[in-house]
Amino acid sequence: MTRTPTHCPYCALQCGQWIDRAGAVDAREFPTSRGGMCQKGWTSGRLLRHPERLTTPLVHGEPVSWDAALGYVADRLRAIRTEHGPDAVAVFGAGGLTNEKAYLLGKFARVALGTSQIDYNGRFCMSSAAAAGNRAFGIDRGLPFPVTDLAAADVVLLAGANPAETMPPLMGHLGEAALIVVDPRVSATAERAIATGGLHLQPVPGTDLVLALGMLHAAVVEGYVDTAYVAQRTTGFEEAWRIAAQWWPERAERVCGVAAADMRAAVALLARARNRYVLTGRGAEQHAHGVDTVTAWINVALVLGLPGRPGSGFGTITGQGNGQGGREHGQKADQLPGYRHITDPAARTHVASVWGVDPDALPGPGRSATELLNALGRPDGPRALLVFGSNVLVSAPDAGAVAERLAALDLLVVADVVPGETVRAADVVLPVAQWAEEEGTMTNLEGRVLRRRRALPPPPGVRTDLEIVAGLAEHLGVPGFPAHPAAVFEELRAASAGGPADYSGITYERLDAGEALHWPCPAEDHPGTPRLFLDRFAHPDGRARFVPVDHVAAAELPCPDYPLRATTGRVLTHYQSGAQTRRIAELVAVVPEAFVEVHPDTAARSGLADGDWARVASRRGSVRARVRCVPSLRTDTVFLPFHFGDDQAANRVTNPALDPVSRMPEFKVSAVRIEPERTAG
Ligand SMILES: Nc1nc2c(c(=O)[nH]1)N[C@H]1C(S)=C(S)[C@@H](COP(=O)(O)OP(=O)(O)OC[C@H]3O[C@@H](n4cnc5c(=O)[nH]c(N)nc54)[C@H](O)[C@@H]3O)O[C@H]1N2
Ligand SMILES: Nc1nc2c(c(=O)[nH]1)N[C@H]1C(S)=C(S)[C@@H](COP(=O)(O)OP(=O)(O)OC[C@H]3O[C@@H](n4cnc5c(=O)[nH]c(N)nc54)[C@H](O)[C@@H]3O)O[C@H]1N2
Ligand code: SF4
Ligand SMILES: [Mo]
Repeated sequence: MTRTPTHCPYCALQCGQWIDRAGAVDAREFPTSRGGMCQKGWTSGRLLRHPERLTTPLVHGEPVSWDAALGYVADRLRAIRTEHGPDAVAVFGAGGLTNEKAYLLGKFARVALGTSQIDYNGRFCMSSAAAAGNRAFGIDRGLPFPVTDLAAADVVLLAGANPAETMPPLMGHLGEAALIVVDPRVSATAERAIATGGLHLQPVPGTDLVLALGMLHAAVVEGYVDTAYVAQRTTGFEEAWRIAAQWWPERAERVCGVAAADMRAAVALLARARNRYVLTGRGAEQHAHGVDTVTAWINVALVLGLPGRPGSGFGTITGQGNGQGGREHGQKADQLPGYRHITDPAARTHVASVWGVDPDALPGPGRSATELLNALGRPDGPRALLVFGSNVLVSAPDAGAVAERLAALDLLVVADVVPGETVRAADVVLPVAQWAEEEGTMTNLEGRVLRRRRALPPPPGVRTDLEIVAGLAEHLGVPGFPAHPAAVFEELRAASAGGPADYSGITYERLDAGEALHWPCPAEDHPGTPRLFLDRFAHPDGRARFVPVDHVAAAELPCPDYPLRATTGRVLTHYQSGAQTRRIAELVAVVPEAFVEVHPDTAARSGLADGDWARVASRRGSVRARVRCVPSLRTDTVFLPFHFGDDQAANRVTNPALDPVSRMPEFKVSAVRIEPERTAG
C-alpha cells in the first residue's frame, strides 16, 4: 500500500512517521528520531478512526450542518461585538497547531474580529524560556543547533527536563555523555544519570535559581571562567557576578537543599569536559520566576563559554509539536508574524501591507493566556471565546476557577478532534481533521521546518482548522482568508520576511525535496541556519548578555495548613491534558488514573499507604489521586501528573501566580496537604 512520509502529531521532537491509507503508522528514518518513536507515536493512528471521534458540528449538543454552525457562530460574534466592542471576542490557540494555522488564527483575530484578545497555550509552556533566550541572545530558538550535535557531547546538564519520558528518542542522541540531572525527583532521566556515573542534583521545587547562582559562584571561585569568551562575546558579567558573589555554595545549599559539594562537582564535570551543553525543560521554567531561573542557567553556560561554541551550547527543549513555530507567527498576544512585536511601528506597517489593511486598524497587545482566561465573562472581559487545540479545563492553572470563567461566557466555541473536557463545556463544537488528514508545516525543537502531509482523507463531515477559520471569516464578510495550507504558507512567508523568524526562503517545494531548512531562511537560495551564534549573537552588538538575577522564593510557600510542595509534570504514555492519549487503551493500561508520588514517611504521617486513594488539597481546590510511595523523593515534595480530568485534574490545586515578564504560571510549585480520600475511588 502507498505510504506517506510525515511526522508524529505529538511532541516537538516530531519523530519521522510513515502512514498508509488505512491510517497504520510506522517509524520512519529521520535525524531527530533515528527510526524510533515512543509508545505515543506508535499508537497515534488509533485515534484516526476512534469511535469517539467528533464528526458533526454541534450547537448546544444538537448536530447541525457546517453552514448552520458557522452561520450561528458568526451571528453571535457579530452581536457580541456590536454590544460590547471587538475585545469582547477572544481566541485561544495552541503550540500543537501547524504554522499555517497559528498564522491564520493571528490574522483572523486582528483582521476579521478586530480583537486584541488572542493568546495560546504556549504561554503555559515555552514563554519563560523564550523571554530568557531573547534577553540573553537577542533571539528565541529553543535549540540553536541540531539535535544530532548532542551526539558528540561529553557532558549534558538537564535542568528540569525529563526526556527519558518526554522525548524518549532524544536519549539516543545523548549517547556516551555524562548527565547532570537537576530534578526534585529521581526521574527516569535522573536514573540514567546515576547509572552512567553522572550526577543527580535534587533541589527543593522552585529553587533552581539559587542552585544556578551557587554553581556560578563555584565556577568563578574555582577558576573555570572562560575569560576570553566572556570578554569578547558577552556583556554584563560584572553585574551578574555582583549578585552571584553572595551565593557561595554553602549558602545556596541552605535554600535549595543541594549539597555544596555536589554543586562544585557538577561545575567541575561541566568545566573540564570538551563538548558540553546546558539544557532546560519545564521543571526550571514553569515558575513565577521562570525567566530569571532560565537566565541563571544561561549565566552558568556563558561563564563557561558554551553558547555559540561548536560542539557546546545552551538550549531549551521545546515541548509541543509546533511549540517553536507556534510562538513565531502571531497567535501570541503581543506578536505579529515572523516573531515581530505588535507594538513595533515598522512591524505593524509591514504586516498590515501583507494583510491589505491600515496599520492603525491593527489592535495592540492583548492579555496573556492565564489573564485572558481569568477575564472571561467579567464586566470588562471577553464574552465569547474560540478555542483551537487546547483543553484548558485540564491544562490551565487553577482549573476550578477556569471552569467558572468558561461558564460565565455568552459563547464558547471549541474546535477539536475528540470530546475532551473543554469540548464538553462548549456551546458550539467544530470537528476538525487530524494530522494524518491534513497538509502543513511544523517547526521542530531545533528550528527545522518540516512538512506534515495528508495520508488519508478525514472522516466525512470533518473540516480542517484552516477551513473553519476561512469559513468563519467568510460568514463574517471579511475577504482574504485562504483555506488551502500552501496559500496560507505563501502569505506567512511574506509576512515573516525581514523578521527574526524569517521563513521567506522556505517553500513547500524545497521541503518536499528533502532540504533541511532551519530558520532564519531569508531567501530561496539561502541554505537555512542550523546553527545560530557561531559568529555573533542576535543583539545589535553581536554579544550575549549576562542578566543579573537574584533568588526569589516561590509565590506560595508551605505553611502549617499546607505543609508540602506539590510539583507537576508528565509520564511517558500520556500527552498533555490526555484528551488524546486517555482514549487509547494501550496507553491507559499503563497509567489508568491520576497518582501522587509521596515519600513513604510523608504518606505514613498522613495515614496513607501505597495504593490508597488520597486527596491533595491546596488553597484553590483538591485533586483525587492514587498514592505511589517513592522512597527516593524529597520528604517535603509530592508530584502529580497533570494528564487527567475532572476530580483527578492536578490543575485544581496549582497556583496561577505569573512570571512578571513571560506571564508563565507557576505549575511547578504549590503548597498542599495530603489526606486519605473519604469517598469511594
Ligand atoms: N510523555 C509526554 N511527553 C511530552 C509531553 C507530554 O505531555 N507527555 N508534552 C510535551 C510538552 S508540551 C512539553 S512542554 C515537554 C515537557 O518536557 P519536560 O520538561 O521534560 O516535562 P515535565 O515532566 O513537565 O518536567 C520535567 C521534570 O521537571 C521536574 N521538576 C518539577 N519541579 C521542578 C523544579 O522546581 N526544578 C527542577 N529542576 N525540576 C523540576 C519534574 O519532576 C519532571 O521530572 O514534554 C513534551 N513531551
Ligand atoms: N500542572 C501542569 N499543567 C500544565 C503543564 C504542567 O507541566 N503542569 N504543562 C503545560 C504545558 S507545557 C502545555 S504545552 C499545556 C498543554 O495542554 P493543552 O493546551 O490542553 O494541550 P493538549 O492536551 O495537547 O490539548 C490539545 C487539544 O487540542 C486537540 N487537538 C489536537 N490537535 C488539534 C488540531 O490540529 N486542531 C485542533 N483544533 N485541535 C487539536 C486535542 O484533542 C486536545 O483536546 O499544559 C500546560 N499545563
Ligand atoms: S510523542 Fe514525541 S517522542 Fe514520542 S513518537 Fe511522537 S514525536 Fe516522537
Ligand atoms: Mo508544553
